[in-house]
Amino acid sequence: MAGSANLNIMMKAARKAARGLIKDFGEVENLQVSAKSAGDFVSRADIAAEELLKEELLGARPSYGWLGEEGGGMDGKDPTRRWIVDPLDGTTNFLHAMPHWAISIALEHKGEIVSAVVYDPAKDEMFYAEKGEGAWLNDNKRLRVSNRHRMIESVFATGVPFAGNRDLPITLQELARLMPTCAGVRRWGSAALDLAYVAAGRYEGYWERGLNAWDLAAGMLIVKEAGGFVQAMNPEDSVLESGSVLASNEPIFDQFSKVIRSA
Ligand code: 2AM
Ligand code: CA
Repeated sequence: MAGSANLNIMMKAARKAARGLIKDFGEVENLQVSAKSAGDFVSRADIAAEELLKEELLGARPSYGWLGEEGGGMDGKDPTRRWIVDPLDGTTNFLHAMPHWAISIALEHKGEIVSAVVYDPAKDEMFYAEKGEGAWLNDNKRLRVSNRHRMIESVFATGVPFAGNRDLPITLQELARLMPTCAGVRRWGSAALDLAYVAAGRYEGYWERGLNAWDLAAGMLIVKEAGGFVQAMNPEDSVLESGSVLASNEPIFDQFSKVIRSA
């Protein structure tokens, strides 16, 4: 797809930030970083990536606002547009030298996500979408959610809450309900990629709570533009404000959301 000028800025910024992150990931992989100092090393890599993205994105569009995982929020001169950025989604994977993490960049206009990029540097997979223009992978592969409609053939993904998170009991209950009905559940640790994979038809659905806007903003548009459904856990809520998400292809959405919401 020949994307808009903004989409091109976003992809260029993602590739540039990826170069630094890939280098840092190599150091973690090759045990150049001791287990003791790895946490600090990765959080520095994360901050450096966000700074680079900020320079690129605000450099190209100085009037836009900003919401980032590391740097927090900042209003722009143009109150209707802002970048929503997670420089490194899947930090725990990165820290443990597992090649499954992503850079997530969304552009919000008047409260709606209009452009989205989720880039997985380790696999060189660039997922992107623009409102009304469809969702795409790399140069020209159009993304479509899967068409499986039987729960027993469907694979789902989730994020099981981390240390001390109060959502653990409900998530375990949901897993107990869902697992006997389906072909499998995956827990890969990057919300942005989980959404991109639903869009790509790799798994049928994904749900998680306790997330932030920057984990979800880009992936959410990519799923919608691939023909999928996205709702907050409570259908009345906004996904970005609630930090909760239920996403799937259309044929499985009713069954999937019923199982999860009845837990
Ligand atoms: P992160 O890697 O940017 O932190 C996986 O279940 C999702 O949860 C990821 O998108 C991950 O984003 C997020 N996550 C993991 N640990 C987290 C924490 N301590 N606080 C908030 N989000 C977290
Ligand atoms: Ca994240």
